[in-house]
Amino acid sequence: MYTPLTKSILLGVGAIVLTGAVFFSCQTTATQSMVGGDAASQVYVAPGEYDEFYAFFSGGFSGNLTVYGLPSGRHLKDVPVFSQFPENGWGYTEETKGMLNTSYGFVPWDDSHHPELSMTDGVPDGRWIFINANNTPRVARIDLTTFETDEIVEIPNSAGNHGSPFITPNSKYLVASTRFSVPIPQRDMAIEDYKGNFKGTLSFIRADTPGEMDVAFQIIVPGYNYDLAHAGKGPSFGWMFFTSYNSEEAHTLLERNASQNDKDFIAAVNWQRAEECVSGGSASQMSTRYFHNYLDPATRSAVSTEKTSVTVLEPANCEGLVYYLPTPKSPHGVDVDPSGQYIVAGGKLATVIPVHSFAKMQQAIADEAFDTTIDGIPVLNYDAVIAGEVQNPGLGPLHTEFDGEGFAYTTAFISSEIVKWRLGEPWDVVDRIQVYYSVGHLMIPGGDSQQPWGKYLVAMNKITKDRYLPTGPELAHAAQLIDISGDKMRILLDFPTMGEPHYAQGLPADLIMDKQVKFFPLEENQHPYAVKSEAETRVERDGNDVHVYMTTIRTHFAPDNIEGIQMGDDVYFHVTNLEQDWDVPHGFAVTGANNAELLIMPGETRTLKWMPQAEGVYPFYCTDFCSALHQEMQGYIRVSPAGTNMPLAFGTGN
Ligand code: RUQ
Ligand code: CUA
Repeated sequence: MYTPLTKSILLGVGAIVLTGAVFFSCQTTATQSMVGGDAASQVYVAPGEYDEFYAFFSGGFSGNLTVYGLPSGRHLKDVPVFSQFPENGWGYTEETKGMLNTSYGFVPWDDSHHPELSMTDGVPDGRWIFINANNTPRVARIDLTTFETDEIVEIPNSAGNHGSPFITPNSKYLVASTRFSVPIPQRDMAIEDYKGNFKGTLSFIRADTPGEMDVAFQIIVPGYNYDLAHAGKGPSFGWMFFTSYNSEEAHTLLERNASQNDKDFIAAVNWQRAEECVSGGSASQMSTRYFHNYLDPATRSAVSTEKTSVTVLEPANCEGLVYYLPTPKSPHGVDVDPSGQYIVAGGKLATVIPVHSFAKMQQAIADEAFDTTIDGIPVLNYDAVIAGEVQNPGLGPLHTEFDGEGFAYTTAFISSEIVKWRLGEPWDVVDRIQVYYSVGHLMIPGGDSQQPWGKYLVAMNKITKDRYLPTGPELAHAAQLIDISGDKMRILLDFPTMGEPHYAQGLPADLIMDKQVKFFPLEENQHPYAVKSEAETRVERDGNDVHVYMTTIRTHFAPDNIEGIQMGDDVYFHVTNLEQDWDVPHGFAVTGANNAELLIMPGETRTLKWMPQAEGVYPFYCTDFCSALHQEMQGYIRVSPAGTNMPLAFGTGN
């Protein structure tokens, strides 16, 4: 077992040593008593039965989205997003490579933090889920009928797309704020000239029409670090709230230099006002470069488009667009309660949880209760906007979600606990529970929406320590499922997660499960290299490019013998899966391929590019165990010397 001392060193926060010792010394007994005898039955999903909720976890630095069932914690799927994924060829196939195009070239990796479900009238609707790419700024949309990424848009004028992709209650916009401020537009300049010269951007991305995701406008803001965001709802509909830290505008040793001010800011943005300013001509066009990648449903192939300008708004040119709410201290999360009245900040260095009132904010704007103005942004008076401060919230509050029953749940990173508190007077803590260890986000299905399904809470922890069997220097990340249906929170289950999940979203399974695409109708396949029957299969030469029009069906490929390939050829295997039934993908792999396999869904066409490296005869085979005769599902391709007079020949059968 680990000791409190290890824990404290790990956190690197000297002042926490004593507190840590107090919290952790009673951990073992606390765990034992907290997990009651009936916990197992609460998370037991009998063989053949389904979970009640889908949970979508970010895959963190895997760049993926991972899907689980709750309450069982069963891992159902990894959906590749900003990654190459050999399991199904994502980012390796000719059809999907283009999804990873950016203005920086082909970028097959990213750091994903925040999945965000689409909403209708403020409630998750199960159509799509979005996720951010932190490192090379992008946002992606994943279709929840196929569990496949089908659109990615790059965010120009951004660096570190952390505060993203939070959605408006009508799914009209996703937002993306830049964690790092940078020169905008980018240029060569001295880092020490940061202050006043580096800028942040708050981007609004149209999200409600597949194929047309695009940056609608960007707001240029002072050079702070913009961290997280959440949309207003109900009475605060039309507003978006962004946290920021580093109002000091430090460019070195931020751990000290960005922790000077007692308060930083939440930027409250009136996006309906932004729309007025854009249509009224107060915005300008800035030239830039960014990519939009869309998986065309007719061909199931990426269409990549480069864009060259973006609409930008300066707060000084659009009165009423942005207000700053002073917020203690270096806030991280910002969360809006289901009623839309309260804006909760997670001041990671603050001793309280500050809660702003939207109604008071409106009044303060009307009264012009401004302390000062920064770059055209009025700073509202703290006392004029604050609704309450939750005392004794645990150390290092980060993120808050809601149960829809008038309570909020906040994670405390340093003290490794979840704190339940009352939304409204007397703003008191009503329960707290230890989690293991160093919790970041938490997730209640629908817990950031207008209608939380407040039965379970998942704590997503940064540090695993002793929770599972060890796996070398890196341990599995830990999530804990907590029952929040009663007055007292109860831990039910520990389950490991992929990457570093940061955040997750969840919703009742019945909103999604009956809408699954079972196969792609063959007659609708418009892929230029598709063939609809074995009679159409063929091999064609075009200079050094050889195109194999291949089909696959249980349990053979057509053609399965190919000759006449020469050294120096690029061979494109275009494989169409003729199956028209659920759950019958076929795989395709060929010796020495330096990309990945293909995993071809029924009715679709996928292409593997293969560059033979030596003369010989090479097998190819199906990778997905598709039937009793799967192991017979194979073929050969013969590679002859360059300039050979071997004609192209191909066939199946005889
Ligand atoms: S943010 S906990 Cu992206 Cu908090 Cu990770
Ligand atoms: Cu097709 Cu195995």
